[in-house]
Amino acid sequence: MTDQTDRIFAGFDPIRYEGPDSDNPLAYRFYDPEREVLGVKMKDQLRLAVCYWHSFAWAGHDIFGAGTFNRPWQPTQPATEALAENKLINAFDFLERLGVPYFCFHDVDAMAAASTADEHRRHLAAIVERMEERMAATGVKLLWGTANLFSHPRYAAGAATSPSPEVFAWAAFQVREMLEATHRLGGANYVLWGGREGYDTILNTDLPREMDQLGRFLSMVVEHKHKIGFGGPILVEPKPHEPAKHQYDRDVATVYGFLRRYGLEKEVKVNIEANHATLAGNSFEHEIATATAYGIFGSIDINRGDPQNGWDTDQFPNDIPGLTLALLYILKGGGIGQGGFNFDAKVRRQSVDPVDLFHGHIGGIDVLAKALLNAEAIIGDGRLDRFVGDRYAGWSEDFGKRASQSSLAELADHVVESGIDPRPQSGRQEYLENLVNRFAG
Ligand code: XUL
Ligand code: CO
Repeated sequence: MTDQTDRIFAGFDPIRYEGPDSDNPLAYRFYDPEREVLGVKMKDQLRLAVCYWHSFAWAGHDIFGAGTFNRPWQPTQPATEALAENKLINAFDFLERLGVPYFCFHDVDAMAAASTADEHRRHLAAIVERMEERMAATGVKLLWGTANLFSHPRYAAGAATSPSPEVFAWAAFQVREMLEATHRLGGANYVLWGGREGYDTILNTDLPREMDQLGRFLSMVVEHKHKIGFGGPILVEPKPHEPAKHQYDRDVATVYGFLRRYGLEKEVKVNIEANHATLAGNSFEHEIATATAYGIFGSIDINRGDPQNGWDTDQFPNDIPGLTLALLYILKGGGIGQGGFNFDAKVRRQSVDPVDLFHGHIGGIDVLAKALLNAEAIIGDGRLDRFVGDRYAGWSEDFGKRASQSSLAELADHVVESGIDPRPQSGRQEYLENLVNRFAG
């Protein structure tokens, strides 16, 4: 059992909204859960979630050094059931005090270590039962569950895309267990991130076969979701590389093409991560707008990269103007829906104290809340929308309507016969940037 001395967050008071003038670093200045934004409470516009893996399962190690955090549940040996329990108690202590409605986890983040499939099943079931109790006691809900198909050495050459059908089968086993656990816990979504679903060198890779395996695997997951009656969407999380050199789910547009090819575009949506978007050479808002345009917007993993580093640093977001655009295109696309903003973010390795986890999340939450308010103000102002509407107005006029119905030859003849001679129109980029900056601070 976990005794009180092992409860590292128990001494913290709940984090409350104190308003923009508050000087208290352990209070929200902008996140006011009950405040209405465009007619919806802020807590429902954002549906905030804490991730188990960075906040509770990661010990602060990096490729050059060991863990620095020294939490009571972090063993030097594989995690026992008692340590998994300690981690669970502490995680829910943190979630309760932070006041966020959701969390997310991978199977192996929460459960005791297992060396056989049977043990995996028993250890997962045991922690899920305890989790259910903590969820009922605290009111914290599950935004999504996922299976870790990338850390174990068996997945070094891929999970669904492994050259070995036995590894493919193991991936199916882990996903079945975790999809059913997510269903049991009332999870709103189920996520698949394909870190090893790609390759390191084409020299040893049968690329079309691997893509077919991944298509088949996703179809199996969708089929099982319907079989057990899980109502939430299946979400694929795009990322261009890291750990694989190439990943088949490199960005939103690539995932959409993949889903179309395997007939899954009505069944599967995307979980867009900010730092993955930038690693793919896209802006975060581009990925959001593309997903909305294709009708596959699902949820968000919120974090940021570092402009000087080419990898996934998973830092807490701190760029209010940048996130204002992201929130603007989410709101314009119809809002967060059944998704949420999951902090797939970690404190830095030197931030070893329990209080640092609060600072990271409080800052990220306030940045999101402020960005949401800014986006609301831009929508309320209306000038940006009007400008874009006016820019395309020609398509609603007579010629525009005819142009979109004509053949290539008809349009070509029209140009010759009418002598039309369109001139460049200003896109007013600088004006629009200045306009947005009035609201984006
Ligand atoms: C890895 C990543 C994962 C997924 C869940 O870059 O983002 O943590 O979010 O597997
Ligand atoms: Co992520």
